[in-house]
Amino acid sequence: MENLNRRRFLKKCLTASVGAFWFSGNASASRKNVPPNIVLIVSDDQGYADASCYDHPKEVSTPNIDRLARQGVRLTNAYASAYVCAPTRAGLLTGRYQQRFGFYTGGDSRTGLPLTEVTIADLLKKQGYATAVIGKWHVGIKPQYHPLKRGFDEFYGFLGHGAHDYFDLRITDDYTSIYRNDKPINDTGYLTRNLARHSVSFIERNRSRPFFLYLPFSAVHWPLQAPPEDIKRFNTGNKDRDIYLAMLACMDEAVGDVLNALKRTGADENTLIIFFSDNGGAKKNFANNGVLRDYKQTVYEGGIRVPFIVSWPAKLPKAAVCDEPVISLDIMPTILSAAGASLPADRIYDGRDMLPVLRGQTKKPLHKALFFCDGSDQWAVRAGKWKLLSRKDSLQLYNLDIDISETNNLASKEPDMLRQLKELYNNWRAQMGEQISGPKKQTSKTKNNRSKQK
Ligand SMILES: [Ca+2]
Repeated sequence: MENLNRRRFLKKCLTASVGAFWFSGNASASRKNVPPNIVLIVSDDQGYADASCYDHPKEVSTPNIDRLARQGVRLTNAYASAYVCAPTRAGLLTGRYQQRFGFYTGGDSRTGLPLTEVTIADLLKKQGYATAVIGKWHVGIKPQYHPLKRGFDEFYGFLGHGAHDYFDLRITDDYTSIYRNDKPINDTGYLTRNLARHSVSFIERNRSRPFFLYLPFSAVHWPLQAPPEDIKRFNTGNKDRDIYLAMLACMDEAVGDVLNALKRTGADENTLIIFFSDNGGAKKNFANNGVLRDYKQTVYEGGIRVPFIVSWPAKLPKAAVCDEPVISLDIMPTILSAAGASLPADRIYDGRDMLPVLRGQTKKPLHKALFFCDGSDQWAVRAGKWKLLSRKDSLQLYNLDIDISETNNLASKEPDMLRQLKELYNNWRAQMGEQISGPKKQTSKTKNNRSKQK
């Protein structure tokens, strides 16, 4: 695991490796100003230790995700903007704290991403990009919220909820049917492999123009299902963990299929690929978060710190590691910057362009602080090495530089820091919107309902 004891929080990308691998401008002149293709891959509920380019248990092997790390920058302090699926996706697609427009929980996906919001795909489409989402949508069911109404030219996948059977791909209802564009279809196969096949097809069909492929896998989200021949490859002594690992292996192979398609079509050098998990590993699915405390559905590090890799061979260092804290909200401004497009000026953007940080070119932190909130009494703020979190009205303060596992609560020893962070959080919270599905009281019944909606 990254040795936080030896790091300074504000330390930027490892400059030695940046220097050694920094692209020296030898791409062909003809490609120099060609907008990059964009591939945004989201895994679902993947553990922080369930990628072998991170510190991992011996049974984990993800050669294709590792390949991505070798050709790009691997981030060690990267966060999803929520500890469950749907809110992270709402923030991802808009570059704004999803709480600004009232999207706090998985249940808010039943309403959908407000139509007043502008998506990455809306903006890239205006730039002339071919756009596709292939996988799990989860930000609106009604026709006006469909991917084809939110900037995407193509859609293969399902609209919601958070989970989907991996083998039963027959038409059922609006939430679970597999769609091809705006029509439900009866399909067959293993869902993860279908997503790979459709992604490869999209890449091959668009080799002559810039494209944006958004590939949100449902893997490795529950239900635990994988082809029997893949499950047989694992023998950890825990049958459920073996299934999870088989699901992970299938997803990793799908990532490999995408990388191979890019290489085959000559697009590999000038494609910006971003890979991350939409929240921390899920306990229910036997994910492994390594030294991080707890799992999905909490604001401990195990719920929000995730594997996160950015690759752009033509423009970014290779085999580099970056310790700068970033959040999934940064993805949209980064993509827009790479594509040479501007963010709309009529609203506040919370995400920041990560490219200078990934190149090791900045001195200041990308963010003064990062915030997490599900609309209830569970929230967190990270500023520098400090993290303040609230759970069930208990305030806990941790120094992540020396306590990545959040074991030593310093709330009573550092009252000034606690007060400063709480004030920072309160100021941020006051700027956020009303929950779109209505405010919720934190009762045990509500909690149970919420967990069913993920
Ligand atoms: Ca998830």
